[in-house]
Amino acid sequence: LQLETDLRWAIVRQEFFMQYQPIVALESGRICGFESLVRWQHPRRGLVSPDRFIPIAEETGAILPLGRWILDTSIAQLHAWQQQFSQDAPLTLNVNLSGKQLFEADLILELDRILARYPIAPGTLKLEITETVLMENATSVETLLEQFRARQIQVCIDDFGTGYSSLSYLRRFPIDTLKIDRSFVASMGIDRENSEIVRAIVMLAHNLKIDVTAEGVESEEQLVQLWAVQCEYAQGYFFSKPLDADRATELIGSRP
Ligand code: G
Ligand code: G
Ligand code: MN
Ligand code: NA
Repeated sequence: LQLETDLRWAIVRQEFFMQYQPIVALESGRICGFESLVRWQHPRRGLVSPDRFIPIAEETGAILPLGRWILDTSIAQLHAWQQQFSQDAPLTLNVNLSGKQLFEADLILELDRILARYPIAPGTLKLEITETVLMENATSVETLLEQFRARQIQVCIDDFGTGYSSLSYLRRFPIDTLKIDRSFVASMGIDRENSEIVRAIVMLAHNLKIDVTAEGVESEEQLVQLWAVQCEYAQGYFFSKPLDADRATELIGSRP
């Protein structure tokens, strides 16, 4: 497959870049951080979606160098923002980890190396893992999550509600944040049952001292309901689409 071959070269050719989507703290209404999202500007195909190339990168092993590049670039950006905009509550950054990357032998070494080079405020790096990845590797994942916690790296469960059916892992593992999948958020306000699911997820999380980010927020109606159930954070087109680094930096600079 041509895409596979192209993927191997894409890092060297510097065809990847990161975008950053704002995450808003609902209590203050302020941008408190971003999720970093990888993009591939292919020389002939144009912009290729990560939905297409991440699975191929996982199969071929290209995810390992790509994942390192993503961590390095994202943490360097977080470091730069924290240097440029000093404040009481430093900005946070969420970085997606793929399953393969998680079990690469030297992920922790790699993180330590990057964090030594780009020091950041404690607790401001958040790694996103899907519940499927977590449950398929429950035994080895536990040690890894504890190593994250020892470094004050936070852990988020991405696409929460779409994967595994058992919730016991929420108590077993050190988890900081649930990101409610946008399929639940999308039908809030239209569909009463989905509103109830969101409310139940928030209550469950709060009982376990886990906070909640709603993904894919697109309307004020959704925001009102999320506010009412005391969801902590929200992310989605209602606030902003993912932005290039320069645009994200401008946005931080123009916050009240
Ligand atoms: O940004 P977008 O909605 O196009 O992302 C599509 C999918 O690709 C999402 O599931 C998202 O989690 C995944 N994705 C985006 N950026 C990254 C990344 O940097 N690393 C990994 N592993 N997945 C990513
Ligand atoms: O799986 P993950 O949550 O990492 O995917 C994030 C993806 O969701 C990003 O690629 C981003 O482009 C997309 N996204 C972000 N906000 C919205 C939104 O409000 N609506 C929809 N449909 N997609 C969104
Ligand atoms: Mn994510
Ligand atoms: Na998600």
